[in-house]
This record gives sequence, C-alpha cells and structure tokens, in this order.
Amino acid sequence: MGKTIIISNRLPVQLQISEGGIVATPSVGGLATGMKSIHNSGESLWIGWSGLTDEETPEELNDAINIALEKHNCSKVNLSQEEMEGYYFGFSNRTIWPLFHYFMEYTEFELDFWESYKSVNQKFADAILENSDEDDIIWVHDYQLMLVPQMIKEKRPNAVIGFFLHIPFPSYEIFRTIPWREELLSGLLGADLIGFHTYDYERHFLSSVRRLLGLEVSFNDINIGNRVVKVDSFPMGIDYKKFRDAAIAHNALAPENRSVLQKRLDDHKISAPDTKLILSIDRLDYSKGIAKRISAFEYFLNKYPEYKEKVRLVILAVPSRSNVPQYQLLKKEIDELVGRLNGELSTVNWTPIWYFYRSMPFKNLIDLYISSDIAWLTPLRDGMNLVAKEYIATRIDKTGVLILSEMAGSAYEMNEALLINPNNFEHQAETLKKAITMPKKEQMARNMFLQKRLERYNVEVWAQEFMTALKNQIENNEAFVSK
Ligand code: ADQ
Repeated sequence: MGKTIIISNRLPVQLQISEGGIVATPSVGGLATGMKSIHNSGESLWIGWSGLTDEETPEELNDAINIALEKHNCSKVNLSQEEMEGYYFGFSNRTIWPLFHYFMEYTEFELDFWESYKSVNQKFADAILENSDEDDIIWVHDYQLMLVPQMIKEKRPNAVIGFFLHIPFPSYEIFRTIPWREELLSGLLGADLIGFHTYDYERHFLSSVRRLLGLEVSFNDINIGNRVVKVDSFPMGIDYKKFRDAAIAHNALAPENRSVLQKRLDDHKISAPDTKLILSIDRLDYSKGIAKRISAFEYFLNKYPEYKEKVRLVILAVPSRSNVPQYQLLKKEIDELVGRLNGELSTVNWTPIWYFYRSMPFKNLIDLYISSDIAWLTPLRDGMNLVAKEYIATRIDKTGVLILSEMAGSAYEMNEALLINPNNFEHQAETLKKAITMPKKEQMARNMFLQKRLERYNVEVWAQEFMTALKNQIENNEAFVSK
C-alpha cells in the first residue's frame, strides 16, 4: 500500500496571513486529533479547503500558502465565495444537515445548491486524483463530500476508498424525500468501506440502499456486482489521555497560576459551596437542543423552587454557520430565553444561567469540565457528541454526573450516564434532581466504567480500526473477484 490520503471539507490547520507572512497552525478539533496518528506516521496527505475563499486569498501569496500547507502535509482545494454559498452553506448545511438530523421543516431542496455540491465534490475528487497514486489509501470524511467516492472510483476503479459519516444517517422514510437520493447513495457506494458512529445509522443506510437502489444486502455487505461494499459502525472516541492529563495539570496549578475563568469558578465554589454547577457545551446549532434545555431548566426551577440559588447552569455555545438564517434566528431565540429567565428569576446573590457565546481556548474548556458537578447535554439529534466523553475523561476523582440525551450517538456506549429524552421536561426535572442528590459513591461507580471504556476505545484506536477494516475489505474483494 502507498500513502494515506485524508479528505475533509476543512484542512486540519488554520491559516493566518499577516505582514510577517503566512502562518499555518494545526487545529485541535476531534477529527484532526483522531487522524493525527495516521497523518503523522509514514507518508500521508490531507486534502481540504484552507478556510479562505479565493476572494480572501491574495494571488501573490498563493505559492507561499501552498508551501506553508505542505509543511503540514496538507494540500488545499480552492473554493470561491460562490462555491461556498452553494456547496457548503447551501446543500451541506441547508439540505443535508437539517434533513439528516430530522429537521424536515428547515430542509431546503434547491437545484442550485445541488449543482454546486456536485461540482465542488468533483473538484475535491479531481484534487485527490491529481495528488495520489494508484496504491494509495483514500479516506473521505463527512456529509459535505458524499459524492467523492464514486467520482474517484469512476476514474480509478482499483482505488481503495473508505468513507466515514460523522453525523446521523436518517431513517429511510426521511432520506427518501431528497430529490437526489439515488445519486447520494451511489456516490457513497464508490467506497469499499462505509463507516457510521452507530449500528442504527448503519441499518438506516442499508435499508435506503436496499429499497432505493434495489441492491442485494447480506448482513452488512452490499453486493454491487463487481465488488462488495462493507458497511460498519465505528463509534468515534476522544484523545482520552490528552483530556485526562490536562485535568491533572490544571488541578495541580497553584491558585495564582490559574486562569481568570478558573479563579472565578473557584470563588463561586467558596462563596456558595452548596451550589451545584451544571454545564452544557455545544456549537450553537438547532440540533443541540439548547433552547429546549433552557425551557427545561425553567420547568425544573418552577417544579422544585427549593433549588433556586442552589444550582447554576453554565451554557457555552460556540458560534457556528452564522451565514445560515436558521442559525441567526436560533441565536436570537437563545439570547431572549436566557435574558427572560435570568430577568425573572435572578436574585442579588444568584444568576441562574451564565451564558457564553464564543469559542474558548482548550484550557478554559478544561476549567469548565473540572469545575462542573453535572454535565447536561440535550441534543435533539447528534451523530456522536464528543463533549459527553470529554467531560467524563476530565473527572480525575471520578465524581460528576453526566446527563445525556438518548438522541446522541454517544448514548449507545454510555449507559452509565443518566439518559434522558430532551423532549420530556418532567423526566428531565426528575433526572436533574437525581443528579444533584446522587451520592458520590454512585457517581464514582458509574464513571469508573465510563472512563475505562473511553480509555480503551480512544480516537487513535477508532482511526486504526477503520483503516484495518478497510484493508481487510480490499483483501476480501480481491478474493471475491478471483472467485
Ligand atoms: P460537532 O457537532 O461539532 O461534531 P461534538 O462531537 O460535540 O459536536 O464536538 C464538538 C467539539 O468542539 C468538542 O471536541 C469540544 O471540545 C469542542 N468545543 C465545544 N465547544 C467549544 C468552545 N466553546 N470552544 C472551543 N471548543 C469547543 C460533529 C457531529 C458530532 C460528532 C463529531 C465527531 O455533529 O455528532 O460527535 O462531529 O464525529
């Protein structure tokens, strides 16, 4: 086998153009971390968009940008503002994203978006063909690039291609509403291995393939005539050691060296030792159920007024896709809900919700994780949800309670968490009460199991298992063809 080619919408580096030149710094997201072991070991190339449109990239700096990216084994696909509007903000985030998260009412079926998606996927496929050799292994990531596997296979039938979807795959009843459903499925079937976070997403996909394309599916193999496509679930893990070590290092910091946020959190603990801190961290996205969570919190405080001044909800929402109208409306709705609830219930000693709308540096994320008694994550749909795993990894002394939505992929592996239906306020109020009053011993017993599993099935293992399965599938197909 040759080198590994990784393809995702965004490259795992951030570009900064300043008078001093171009600086490319590695980004710290889950995917970048997960692929690090593969990307850094041996020969590997990562292909994706740089984060700057053509209009934002000065012509004279193009070569310098390419050189800066090459140092990180990255190669960029150039996209114009118009392409980003149609392919990314359009088809990816106004068609696929809402539909795959079961938000039919937000889904737009626009022919122009689709045309742009197709042509940008072709651009990615061309960049891969140009930058790879016959014996390379190609791993395509996520919903922005679902047509790429087939586009490569058409030109290079022997290419070895894996595809992983980071978001849910919806049920057939939802998926079949897409005007270009067959094209999307055929696009994916260019891959030799297709991976999902959970068994349910895998089943939904197989059902759509069987019913829409009429292909023969046996267990998790799809027979497409000249070869077999394997479909499997690979629940994504986190860099467990990184989170755990960061929490240990943070706990060991002398008070004067702690961050401003940590000092504020410490002061809060000292001045109100009986007050429980409840944390939620998400991208500001309607799929994450932030608005419902605020309403559920209000319901809880009204049902159990004895907890007023005894709990505080910290909401950290990361700005996301603010070019899409639905996200602008959601931001407004959350601002209003937080403002109203705080306005109605605050006392001189207590603000029920602390709301941060920003991206935070890693060290502040850790501050929040280690200082919170409870993590309350209520996505209405979520492919996996890594925040749930990160929270548990940072709980060095094993205390802390995770309340997690059943609608998150991570709920399948995190049975020891308190699982809730985000639409059921009554049950959530009971669950919050249970979390607040849970004895430490029980918290520790639950987290011990969760931590063990997260440590064992970390993100590196996830990436390696996918690569091993892909290689096995190629061997199986070679045997299949020679039969
Ligand atoms: P996301 O929807 O982005 O990912 P998630 O899995 O929770 O959701 O990952 C978010 C990441 O961003 C976490 O690693 C978290 O630490 C970080 N983060 C969150 N808030 C932050 C903040 N304010 N500042 C800085 N960093 C912050 C998509 C899918 C998920 C799937 C992942 C991985 O939607 O379902 O779990 O991909 O496949």
